[in-house]
Amino acid sequence: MSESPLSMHPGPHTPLVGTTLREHVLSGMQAAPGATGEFTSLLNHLSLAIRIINSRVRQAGLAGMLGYTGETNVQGEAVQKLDVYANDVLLNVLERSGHCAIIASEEMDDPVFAQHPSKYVALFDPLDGSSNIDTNGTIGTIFAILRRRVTEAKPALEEALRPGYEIAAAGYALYGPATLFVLSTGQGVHGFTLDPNVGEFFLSHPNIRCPSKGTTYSVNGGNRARWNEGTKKWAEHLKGSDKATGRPYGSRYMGSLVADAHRTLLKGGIFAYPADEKAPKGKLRLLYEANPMAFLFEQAGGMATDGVNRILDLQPAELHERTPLVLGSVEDVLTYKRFQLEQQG
Ligand code: FDP
Repeated sequence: MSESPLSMHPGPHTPLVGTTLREHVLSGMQAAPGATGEFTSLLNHLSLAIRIINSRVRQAGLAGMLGYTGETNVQGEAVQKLDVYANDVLLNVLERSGHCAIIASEEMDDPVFAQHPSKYVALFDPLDGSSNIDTNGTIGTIFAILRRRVTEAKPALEEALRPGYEIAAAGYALYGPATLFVLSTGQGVHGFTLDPNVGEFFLSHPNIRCPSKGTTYSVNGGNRARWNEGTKKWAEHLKGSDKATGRPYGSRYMGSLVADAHRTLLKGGIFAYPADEKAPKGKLRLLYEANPMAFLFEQAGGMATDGVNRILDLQPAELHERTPLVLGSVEDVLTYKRFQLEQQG
């Protein structure tokens, strides 16, 4: 590519134009042998869907988009208007892309199968943290992309039920004070911030690394009475005082996985949604929440388990399966595991 006159002669008034998400994805793909451009195109479609959802989230209070629809989803949870909107946008944009043979969402009972051969499986939680919508809290979209083994085969449900270590790309959008797109295609984790005036995501957080240890923990302490002994002792341990290990830890909990995970990814520490007596398999969904987050944390040098086992090794048995989720700095996730193993004896 020939250099533009501007980049050849940078002067004091030359605008600094950063790397766009599109350029970043394209440069990664150009290095991949046999790349056809379909993956790049799929990620660009995802970015479009996220910008459309973001635009509606920003106007929700004015556009009559707050509140519930009166329906419940496959998980038995009350559905919000923005949940439905975000799901429809993603479904529509991904179907139009022509790259997804299977599209599965936390908000849909069954996956959507394409009629034409295509290479990818898309899994998403269209609007995570939706209980924060009405109070203007940070919410997001989480996704994972898998490559199909045989593009020509008729798409089948089993192709979505694959362990997280097979993920080709995962990421999330964060609709907070700024809109962020955090992405990994297996070459580290990179964050992009939306310039709302230009309508583009620009690289703002290159090569995110999760610190090996943090000083905060993030858990819904209101569930304490229902936790197992290991989790109770772990939480008490973090509240105990010990200068050498940085205790007591500070507590941070938004109740929005994208927001809690994003803070943990950047600052370190630990996020946990353990199993409890009410939710013996945990609350969060393996395919739409735990797997994409686990992929990102591992790519950033962090760790993600179900308390003991690596999340990315879990073999899903069903689409809407739940799992306990513990993620963050390696040292902190291992401390949690030690308390679980101790209680198991
Ligand atoms: P929400 O119910 O608001 O959609 O997956 C759902 C989720 O939020 C996560 O984003 C969040 O981490 C968790 O549930 C919060 O659950 P609690 O309200 O039980 O703490």
